[in-house]
Amino acid sequence: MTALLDAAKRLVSRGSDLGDRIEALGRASAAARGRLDDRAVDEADATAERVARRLGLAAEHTVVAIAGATGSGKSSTFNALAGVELSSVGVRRPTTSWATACIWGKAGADELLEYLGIAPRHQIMRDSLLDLGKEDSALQGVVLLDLPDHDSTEVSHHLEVNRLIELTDLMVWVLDPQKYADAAIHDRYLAPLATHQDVMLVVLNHIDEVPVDRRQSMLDDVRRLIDADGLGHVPVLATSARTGEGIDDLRTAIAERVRAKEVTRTRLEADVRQAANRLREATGTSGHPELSKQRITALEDAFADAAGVPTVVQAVETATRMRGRRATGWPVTSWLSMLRPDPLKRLHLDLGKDGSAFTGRGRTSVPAPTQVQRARVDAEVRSVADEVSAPLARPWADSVRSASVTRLPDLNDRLDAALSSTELDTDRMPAWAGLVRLVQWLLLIATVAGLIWSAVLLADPWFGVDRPHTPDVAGFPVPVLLLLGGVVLGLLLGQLCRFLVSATARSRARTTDRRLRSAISTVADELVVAPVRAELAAYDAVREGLAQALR
Ligand SMILES: Nc1nc2c(ncn2[C@@H]2O[C@H](COP(=O)(O)OP(=O)(O)OP(=O)(O)O)[C@@H](O)[C@H]2O)c(=O)[nH]1
Ligand SMILES: [Mg+2]
Repeated sequence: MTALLDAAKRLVSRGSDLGDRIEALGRASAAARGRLDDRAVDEADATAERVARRLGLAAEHTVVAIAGATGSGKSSTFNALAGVELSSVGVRRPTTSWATACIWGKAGADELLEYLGIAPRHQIMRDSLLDLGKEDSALQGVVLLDLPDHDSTEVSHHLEVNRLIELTDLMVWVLDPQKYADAAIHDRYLAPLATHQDVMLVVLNHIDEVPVDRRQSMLDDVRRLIDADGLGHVPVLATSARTGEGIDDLRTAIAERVRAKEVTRTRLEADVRQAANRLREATGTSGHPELSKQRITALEDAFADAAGVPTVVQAVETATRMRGRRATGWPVTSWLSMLRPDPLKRLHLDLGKDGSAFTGRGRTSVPAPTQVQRARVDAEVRSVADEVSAPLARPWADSVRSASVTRLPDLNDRLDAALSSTELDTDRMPAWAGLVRLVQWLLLIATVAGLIWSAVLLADPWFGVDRPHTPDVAGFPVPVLLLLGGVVLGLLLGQLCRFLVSATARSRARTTDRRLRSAISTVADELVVAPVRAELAAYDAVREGLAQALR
């Protein structure tokens, strides 16, 4: 496909952008694949490929097909244009079952005939015929096709007609006085080809069978029907393949178009346009809003709530406070507080970087989301999809919605992983706390020393011997000062530090909240935001491609 498109681009002559259009159509259909109806996408792809292929083939030849109902005189017209009896004309209908090609100027036509799928036995080289007449120079470069009828009961005929109509550069539709108003041709072929009116001619054949005075009114009637098909630009000619009347005009009309060398490109452009328009009908033309910051924040909040971020943040604050108080409080009361459980241990969030790998514990023990939390997540995800998909056509709105939820089954695991991989920073206490702990221990030693000293003094183990002098400060004995001072200062220092510890705990809670939310935001982006944006990007790519294809 790409090779074909490249070849096509190379071949597109300067000033024409058909190659770009084909490429743009290919881009649009690639982006639409899996999102729009497969048939529309396949059709666009097939068109891009076919057009690219045709563009890469001999530019010197123009394919002209003669199509119409059975008995309208296609084969007779074909013969009249060729100037020789080439195609069989019969009384019993239908006569032509396989397309026959007459080629004026053989050089380089082989590939084109292969592309058209015309077997060699159905090819006639006009050059090889002996009686070369004036008409031959006029139709130089033409590959004239006599098609089977489109209205017989033979299914193979329809298929052959439909196939070749697609590959033809110029279409000559032959009508006859009896059946020119048949719905079969107008509804099934002419009206749907309104996009291709610049590469069509209509012929009212058997004109010799119409009384002279009725001919004009019949032609007017044909004109009216053709206009109603949306083919206002298409010329209508009157011919008689039997008497030869009007055949020269038809030949001239064909030759003019072929000489202008535009007809192939015009046809291919019409094909690209038609395919692009069909794709655009399916995809719609409206723009879309971008995802708003508020929506994303609301989604992240719901995720954070479901992940138990508030629980963890609370636990970090409580644990920091407990651990800080233990470190900075009076050691005796700290020991007593060891009896209370550590909230982070309970949530299995205190394992540190390598801890979870070491213990083989894959999950935290943060409680699973409640139904209410889960419902909030679902509602926020839906709002995200709704916000951007509201103006989109149905298939795109659907694909945005489904992209927003396809990865949600991973949500619990991903949130848990985000939680357990986030550094909580609760192990180390700040430097000042270490200093305070040292002071507390010194105070405790002083207290114990004071206690022992006082006990010794009270026990009075000297038995009458001169007891040593007990030092004092301002009348207070040092042992008592040590004992009371150690306890009082220790307790006081512990109390003072509570404020600092609380501030630290709050700041760590805030840091934790920030880190967890950033981890959660990555999860929200990967699971919901990015997939939704990918759909919007595909939608934009389709619209952009189609706009360029239709420019
Ligand atoms: N009077 C008259 N008869 C014609 C004219 N064109 C064709 N015929 C006759 O109409 C009959 C059918 O003509 P064909 O050329 O075989 O028609 P066709 O469209 O090729 O028919 P199929 O191959 O069956 O689809 C033949 O008997 C022709 O001689 C015409 O302009 N005037
Ligand atoms: Mg025929």
